[in-house]
Amino acid sequence: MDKTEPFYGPDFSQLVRQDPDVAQVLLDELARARGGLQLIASENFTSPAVIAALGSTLTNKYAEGYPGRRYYGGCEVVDRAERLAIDRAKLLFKADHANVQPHSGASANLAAYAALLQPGDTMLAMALEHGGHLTHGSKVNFSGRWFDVVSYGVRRDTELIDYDEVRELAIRHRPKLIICGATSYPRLIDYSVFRGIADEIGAWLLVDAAHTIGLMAGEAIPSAVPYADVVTFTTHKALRGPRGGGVLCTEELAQRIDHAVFPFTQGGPLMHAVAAKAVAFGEALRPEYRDYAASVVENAVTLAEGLAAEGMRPVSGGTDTHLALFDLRGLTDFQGLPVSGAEAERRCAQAGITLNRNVIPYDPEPPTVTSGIRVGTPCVTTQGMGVAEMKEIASIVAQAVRKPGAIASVSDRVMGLTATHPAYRREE
Ligand code: DSN
Repeated sequence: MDKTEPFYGPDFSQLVRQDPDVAQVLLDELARARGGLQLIASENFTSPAVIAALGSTLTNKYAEGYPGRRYYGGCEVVDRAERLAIDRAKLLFKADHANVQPHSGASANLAAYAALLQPGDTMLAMALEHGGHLTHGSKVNFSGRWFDVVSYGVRRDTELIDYDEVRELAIRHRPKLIICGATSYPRLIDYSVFRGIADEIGAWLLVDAAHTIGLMAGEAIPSAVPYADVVTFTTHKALRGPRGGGVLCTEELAQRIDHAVFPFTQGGPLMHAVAAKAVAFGEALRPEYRDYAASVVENAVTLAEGLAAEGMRPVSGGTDTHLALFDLRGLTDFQGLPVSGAEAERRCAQAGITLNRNVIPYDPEPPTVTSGIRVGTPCVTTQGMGVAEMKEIASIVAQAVRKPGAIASVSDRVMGLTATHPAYRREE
């Protein structure tokens, strides 16, 4: 090796030589991800450029504070990474202000609550069992312990958000904050209705767009930004960036949000992750990302129709987004036996299909069992799969769930798809 050549970043052979145990974990995980169908709705395959920024020497730099206003010396270079990320996020989402430092979606929510609420204040959010998130007031989460939480859900008949219930609860409980956004709600959310309700009672409106921000970035679904006071998001789902979070807000709230992220809830930002977020925002600003986002939704619709034809009932009748949720209670396997969400997850895993069991609204089963499964299309769409492959995936998933004895033939079909549409091709 040329000793004068600077070290720029990841050199996998160095890891293999120094720590073969950890190197093997990385290789095995890559083989697992490439060797099967990844249908977890909240995952994706980042670009090699995002991974290069993540695995860079920027991880070494402490940069508490914000660009131009740091509590450490030597930040003038990493400042450029954060300015790029902020400027690109503002452009991409047409937002007044962006904070790109939250380590995760949960951290972004913690900061947003810290900016808007005091402990003991009331928040109104979607129940976890109906598709919300742990940080929306679950009893096992800080949000459920520190705030007075009122929850809304979906209607039993339509499985759509009950906007009348949201309004009634808002008027009755006068929450200081209303939250919309979900983890297993397949349909579009009417942000204008939420805005109207928030205005009626003088509440802040927070949209947790962790799941859908990538679709908003690609304009495959309407943006929440014009309606919300604050939008929190993750960068690693359909947006296809590094694992991380972010916050968008109005100019009015910019300083409160920034103070709530640092120094109130976080210390030093992860500058390698901030740089990787800048790369991902740059990729999402390209015209081809719009095609990707549209294809993610088209694929989810096709996959949902295919699984419905196989006897799995799509909750709410289908999807408008990147994910679909299925009620398996009407399904029986080849022995005529019912299949729980947990059992379907296990059978799919055996065949190389990764998806997750999920509670469905009004689920009689506990979260460890569930009556449902959730599927999403961000990963398979990144692999270049389209409508024809979604039809094949629907058939494969149904076979895996209904005929666990036919694993060999299911695995062959999975391998057929992953061979023709590999994740992380060499030439990328
Ligand atoms: N864990 C994420 C999901 O899978 O939806 C939400 O935080």
